[in-house]
Amino acid sequence: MKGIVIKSTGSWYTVKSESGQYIDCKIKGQFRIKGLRTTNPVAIGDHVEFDYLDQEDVGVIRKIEDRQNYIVRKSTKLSKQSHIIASNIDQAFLIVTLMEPRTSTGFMDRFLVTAEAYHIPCTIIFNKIDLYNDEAKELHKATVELYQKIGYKCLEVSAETGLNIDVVANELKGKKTLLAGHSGVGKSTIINKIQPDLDLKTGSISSYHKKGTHTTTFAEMFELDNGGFIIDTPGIKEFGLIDFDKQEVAERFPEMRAMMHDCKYHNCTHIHEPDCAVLQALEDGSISRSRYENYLNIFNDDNLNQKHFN
Ligand SMILES: Nc1nc2c(ncn2[C@@H]2O[C@H](COP(=O)(O)OP(=O)(O)OP(=O)(O)O)[C@@H](O)[C@H]2O)c(=O)[nH]1
Ligand SMILES: [Mg+2]
Ligand SMILES: [Zn+2]
Repeated sequence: MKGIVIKSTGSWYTVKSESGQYIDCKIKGQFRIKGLRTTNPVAIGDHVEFDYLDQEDVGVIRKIEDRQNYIVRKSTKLSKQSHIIASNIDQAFLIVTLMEPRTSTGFMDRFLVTAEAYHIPCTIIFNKIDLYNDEAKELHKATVELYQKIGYKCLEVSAETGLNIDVVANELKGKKTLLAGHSGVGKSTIINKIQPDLDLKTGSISSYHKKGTHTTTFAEMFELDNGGFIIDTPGIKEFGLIDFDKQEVAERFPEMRAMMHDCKYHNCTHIHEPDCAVLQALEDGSISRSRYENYLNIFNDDNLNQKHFN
């Protein structure tokens, strides 16, 4: 039997079979992505083959089909292991808020770079537009301009008032979409607005200020009435740039990628080299200061260049 993994709670996986049934499955044997050390062998979004056990509603996963892509996070701060958040994703929605809480461009760029690396198209959704004061409106305008110029689609949403929820729902049709973003930005609230019968747990405004409080505690995939699948994730702080090379980072900034071939040196790091097209663009303002600084931060990340392959 074939199916797709829609939920994982550690040792049990919920698989939706091709005939539309939901089966709780365990795994048998060892599953590994070539060399990548992960804490979860089977991930949400995996296409799997399974057999029924003697009871009709319990199964055993025996094979995972090759993953088209996957997105990982570090499993803990010190660990060299990674945790696969989801696989076989068609697109990602990065949910950000400029108020309550304010998402930093550092977080945004880290996620965008990760999505670029796995060739996952990413739309930026600005939620909680209803809360904006004048300062937030200004910041919003500048942020949208910046990311649109780079080529990212941006949407303005309020899950509170329902603004553009129909547009978001439309974008989800027939696709598998990962929702990412800090805790408290409204990921689960947006999903509920699109499909109220899912009735996902959402946080109170005060609870996410407490450190370590996540309303959503593990990722889960939901099927929408319009044929799409949506993956709700807990607010994730550290997306994995795990199998990443330093040289690769600039390529994952589309505006840098577009001009890198004009640098004098083919292995230019765009930090100190003479005749660097990126530094030139930074000077004349066509590459933004915040994007460049985030490039440096990622470039200097200790986890880069260390390939965690066996
Ligand atoms: N004012 C306003 N509040 C919102 C909006 N969207 C969500 N909220 C509130 O923000 C809080 C957090 O929303 P959640 O949907 O739980 O956030 P989350 O991103 O799922 O958080 P985690 O599950 O912890 O990752 C809740 O109190 C929501 O009611 C919005 O558009 N406007
Ligand atoms: Mg949530
Ligand atoms: Zn350069």
